[in-house]
Amino acid sequence: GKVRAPTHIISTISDDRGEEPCYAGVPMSTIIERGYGVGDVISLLWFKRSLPRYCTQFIEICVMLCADHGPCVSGAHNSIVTARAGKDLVSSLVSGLLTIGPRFGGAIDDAARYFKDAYDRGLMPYEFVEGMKKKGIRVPGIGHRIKSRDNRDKRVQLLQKYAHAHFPSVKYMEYAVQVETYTLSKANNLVMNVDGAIGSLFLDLLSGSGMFSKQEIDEIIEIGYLNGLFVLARSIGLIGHTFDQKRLKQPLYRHPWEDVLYTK
Ligand code: Q5B
Repeated sequence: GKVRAPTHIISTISDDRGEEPCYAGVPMSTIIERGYGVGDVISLLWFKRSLPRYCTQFIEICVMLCADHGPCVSGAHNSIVTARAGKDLVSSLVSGLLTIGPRFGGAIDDAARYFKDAYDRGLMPYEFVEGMKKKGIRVPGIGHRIKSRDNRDKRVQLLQKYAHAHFPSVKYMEYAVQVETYTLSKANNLVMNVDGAIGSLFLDLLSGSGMFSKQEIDEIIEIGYLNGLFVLARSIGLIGHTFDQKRLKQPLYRHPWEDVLYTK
């Protein structure tokens, strides 16, 4: 019989060999005919399955709410400086994306990891927070530069409201709220941030939707899918900032001397 030469690549999410491309086995025409949105496409290409509407809508809300947060945040700042240095769209975009990490936007996976571990082990919120302090690790998903107890992050409130209305269970988010109550007793700006809200609520989506086995949830958290939501969403804003600078024909950026402390 025929002997198949070993392949160099294995792919399981999409196939363009037929009459039309398929995402996780779903043809493009079906995606369009059924009125699927970007949340459905993310479900197919990232999670390899169609998720219920309330889940895909949640994904879309995450993307919309994280698309931009003004010109002053790390990512936008980098993209603006790069665009003003005359670089192209892709260079400006990636220079902004490269700032996404444990302090800025890229704390979603760690928030999910730590909240899940603490909740599943039955740790009291204060035990969890104090344990993190002893290890010298900041609680991912907690703290913000400009948001505080009296100036809450509207995005967090919108995500929580949606989940309360549509998710079968919000146990991880409620745990994160208890953690926030404890951290707020220490400092005013130690609020749950957008990364913490998405991280904890995605745990609720994964565990409450009945669409994922325990093993699959552990793998998603271990691999770290969730920062992808911020990366994808913020790309929209970073591209916008790049176009904005080019439209405004902004000159090369040079930081003012007055704003640097020159010291020996
Ligand atoms: N302290 C976010 O810090 C920030 C603590 C903490 C325990 C914590 C910080 C942090 C965890 C990572 C995280 C996502 C760096 C943030 C985002 C997207 C964004 C951005 C935007 C957008 C802010 C002062 C004192 C120190 C610290 C203690 C701070 N955080 N302790 N657990 N989590 N969070 N990142 O204000 O005793 O004085 O040494 O790392 O979740 O990125 O809009 O800007 O959409 O673009 O710079 O929303 O919280 O405060 O570093 O001066 O710390 O608080 O140990 O204590 P700050 P610091 P001490 S959302």
